[in-house]
Amino acid sequence: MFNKEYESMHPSKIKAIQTERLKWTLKHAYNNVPHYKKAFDKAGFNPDRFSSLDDLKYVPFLMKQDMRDNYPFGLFAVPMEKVVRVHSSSGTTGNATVVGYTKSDIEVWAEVVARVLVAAGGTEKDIIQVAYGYGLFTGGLGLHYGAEKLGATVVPISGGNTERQLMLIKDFGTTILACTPSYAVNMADYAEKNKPDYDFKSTRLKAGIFGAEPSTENMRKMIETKIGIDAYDIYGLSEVIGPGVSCECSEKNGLHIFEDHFYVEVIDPETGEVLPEGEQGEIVYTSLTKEACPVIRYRSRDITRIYRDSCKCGRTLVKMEKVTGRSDDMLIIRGVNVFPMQIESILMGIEGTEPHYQIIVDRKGALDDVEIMVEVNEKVFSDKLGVLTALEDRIKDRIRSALGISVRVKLVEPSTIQRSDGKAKRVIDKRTLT
Ligand code: DLL
Repeated sequence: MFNKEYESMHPSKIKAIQTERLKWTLKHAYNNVPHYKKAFDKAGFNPDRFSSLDDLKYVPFLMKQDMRDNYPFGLFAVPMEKVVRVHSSSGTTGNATVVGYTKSDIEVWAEVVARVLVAAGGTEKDIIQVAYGYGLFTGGLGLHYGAEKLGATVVPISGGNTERQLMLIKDFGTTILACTPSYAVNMADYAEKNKPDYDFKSTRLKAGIFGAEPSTENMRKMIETKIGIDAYDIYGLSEVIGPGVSCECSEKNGLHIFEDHFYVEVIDPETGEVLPEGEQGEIVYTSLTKEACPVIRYRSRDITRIYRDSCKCGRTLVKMEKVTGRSDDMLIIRGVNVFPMQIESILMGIEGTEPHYQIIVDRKGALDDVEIMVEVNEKVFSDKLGVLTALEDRIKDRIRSALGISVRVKLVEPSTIQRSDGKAKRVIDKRTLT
């Protein structure tokens, strides 16, 4: 562990720390951010009277819209001269959300990312290739500072330029690769096509830190086999800090949340009611140590559940299940709720399909129409038509029996679907475009 004291602390001790830190955070936000003052006053919540974690349920939520309404710096709780960095998440509608960091916030961020790297087996001896985008996106610089904090060697290549990525993995002896899972698949495909110039099996690569987008267990297995590494999930969101809110350990069974810095609740997204540990719902975050941009009960839209187990890795931190969907990613197809990851899970479980797909939703007359475009490998594609039709039927049947919806399936040849260096675009919902 990078920080054994905190990562293996008894939950009751963590709770005490959280309570103290929350008291500070609530006052800090109330006294320095007009939005929080107004919202707390309106709800009749007095931060001076906050005494236990249970009281948090009286505090109003912070919505993405609140962040947009306060664009760009309206939620900052410190003067600009204390802010040493800003990041922003693009957002497809409305204003982007902007977050700021003090020197101490950057320190905390580096620390939690260093913990992630150690959880994935990283040490100062590792060479970590950061292929997340550098810039306003938090992925590149987030991983970068964490890797430096650990004392590892950073290769700050950013996203894209796949041939160069592969060349550096080979020439520099990169041992850990950090990028989105979909970009890892792109690299694996490129290497496969350019054998023997590039061959992951003959590199020193041992682990991948793959996050920033949802992906399924089947996708993980596919990546691990194609690249010959251990793939670990890293989760985070700009509003809360960036990458490093939680991560998997050697058990690859749930993500440990760094509870000494982030307090989590899971709520019913419809009613806003806090759910007991173990139940699935929307995860809500409260920062405990952030100075520049404290977030209080931020509604992430990410769907998961939190639970405690006695993890073999020795960490006592609460766990969250792999996030496989956001409430706003949920598609309602002819009244049935469908998450894109349910479709991915089915596709990746069928032999002959490749991990490149897109879900296109449209309206035909009064009915929703779904087409799933999936790449198949060269061999399958050039096989007799009968093979393709049989595979299409198999996919349709599996989706119908698992999700209760009928879809059209279009199998396409390799490299048809647009690739991304960062987060993959899995869904095109033409219904919302009109
Ligand atoms: O994606 C931060 C990040 C960078 C995380 C690099 C991990 C690695 P945003 O761009 O603000 O921040 O997007 C945050 O992405 O609310 C989730 O919906 C999704 N997300 C992030 N990590 C995961 C993950 C970064 N491991 C949003 N699994 C979040 C599933 C994830 N979804």
